[in-house]
This record gives sequence, C-alpha cells and structure tokens, in this order.
Amino acid sequence: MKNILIIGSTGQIGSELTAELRKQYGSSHVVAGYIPGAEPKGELAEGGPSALADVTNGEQLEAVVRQYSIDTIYNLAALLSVVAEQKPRLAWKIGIDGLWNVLEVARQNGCAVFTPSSIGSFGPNTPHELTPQDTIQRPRTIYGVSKVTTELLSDYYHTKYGVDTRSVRFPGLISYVTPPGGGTTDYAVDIFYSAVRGEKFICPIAKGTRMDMMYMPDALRAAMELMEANPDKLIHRNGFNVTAMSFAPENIFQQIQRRVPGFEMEYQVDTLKQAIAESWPNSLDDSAARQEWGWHPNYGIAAMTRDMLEKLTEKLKK
Ligand code: AKB
Repeated sequence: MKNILIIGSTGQIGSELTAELRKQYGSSHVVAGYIPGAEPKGELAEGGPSALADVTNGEQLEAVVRQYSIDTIYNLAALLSVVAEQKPRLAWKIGIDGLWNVLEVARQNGCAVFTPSSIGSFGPNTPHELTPQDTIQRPRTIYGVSKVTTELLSDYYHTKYGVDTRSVRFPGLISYVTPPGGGTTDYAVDIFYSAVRGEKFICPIAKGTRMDMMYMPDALRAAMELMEANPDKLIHRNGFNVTAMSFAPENIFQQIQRRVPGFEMEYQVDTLKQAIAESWPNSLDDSAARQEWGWHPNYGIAAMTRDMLEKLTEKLKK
C-alpha cells in the first residue's frame, strides 16, 4: 500500500482510521475523502491531503484516484441499521450503487478495496450462538440486505476481475472519538456518555440481548491487518467474522457501575432497535479470521470499559 483513499473519512470509523493510516504510511499518502457538509476539520484536515469523494459520483472518485495515484481504497460510506430502515432507498444508493462505483474505479485503476460488512448481514434464521463464518444469511433489514450484497459483489469483483477486495463483518464499535449515528449497537457508546456526565442511562435494548462488540483500536487494527495479509493465505475474502466481546446491556452497565458508583440505568425498549438486535447473532465464531490472517482482539469488556471511561472523562472536561 502506498497511496490510500478513505471514502467517509469524517465518519465513526473514518475519522480514526485516517489518522492511524497516516501514522503507518505517512501523512501525504493518505487522502481524507469527504462529502459536502462533512468536511474534515482540525487534525484530520491539517494532517494530510483531503478531497471531495462522494461514493455516488463515480467520475469524482475516478478523478481523485488518478490525481493521487491511489492504490488502496477504504470505502466506509454507509448508513447504519436504524437510519437505513427509515431511508431504504438512500441506504441502497450509498451502500450498493456507491460500492459499484468504487469497484469499477478500482478495477480500472488497479486498486485494492476494503468495504466493511457487519453482524447486520445475518438474520433471524442464522445460528445465533458462535455464528459460523459460512452460514445462513437471510437478513430482513435493508441494512442487512445491503451488507450481504456488499460481500457478494466484492467477492464477484475479485473472482471475475481479480480486484483485491477484502472485508470484515464488524460488530458494534465502541469509541470515545466520533459517536456513531443511527445504529442498533449505539447504546453501547451512549451508555458511557451518560455515565461520565453523571446522568441516568435510558437503555433502548432489552435486558438479556447479547450482541458482539469491539473497541475501536481493535477495529482499526483488524481493517489494516487484513489489508496487509498475505493473499495466498486467504481462503475467504469478504466478510470475515471478527469479534472481541459479546455482552447484554446489564453486563456493560455492571462494568461501568463498578467504576462509577451511583450510576443508574432504566430500560425503555425501542421496538425497531430491539427487533433488529434480536435478529443478529449473540456471539460470532471468528476462527477463520484467526487462522487465515492472524486476527486477535486486544480489548475485552473490562479493558475497554476502563479505557473508555478514562478517555471520555478527559474529552468531556475540555
Ligand atoms: C449498527 O448498529 O447499525 C452497526 C452495526 C453493528 O452494523 N453498529
């Protein structure tokens, strides 16, 4: 990898991944792609080049790829699960029409492409415990349908045209930097903001609902390590299961309460979020990722909670 374009550099993953990639490959080699209204600011804007890179505009992508001699694209443009249910056409336009543009530009310019899938690619009839790498994927949300399509279309471009496509199925991502917007797993971030602000947390997900989660440093490492992995060792390509922990609301609440005595939580279940959460796995089997490219998480629930509380407390003081 020499020259990298991040599409969606100001989003939840992009804002941190851009900085990590700049550390690893050099600031001038990583272009922060953005859309009007979501321009990079501060460190992201000052730390390296940035360019308009709207996933729905193939010609614009092509121009950026040529201008910066891009050889690797991290395509992070997507709507999260709950917003996608409210705007299904837009979810498809960004997630799939946009992916088509990215893959075409990649095919014509010899770029490798990372486009994340998610635990949302599974559905109600997927085995929920230790969900295997290769299993039933019949999601009933537009988000899930677009994620399965992402995996298949990316595989197709690899087998048909030799495009170096790779991806993981991200679980819920937890970070103190850029908040997620409109996902089912957002509660696992929001709960920390309530705890640090000294507020009672109103939990939209029911007691006992387990989902896979991951702390952002592990997620960034997963994306970067997969893109650096030896292709000869990859049996799979798109949609590697990766996980770091699996918990229900009461588990993360207890972890936080141990460190923030007096913290309170009340359940007010959101019907849409709950239905989506129940259709997703309780825990993933990520052995294929471990075997094929050496994946391993560094943060479990306790280490993540400790770090989140410390970093978010610092951040909210400013
Ligand atoms: C969401 O909740 O929509 C995402 C995801 C797990 O894909 N965080």
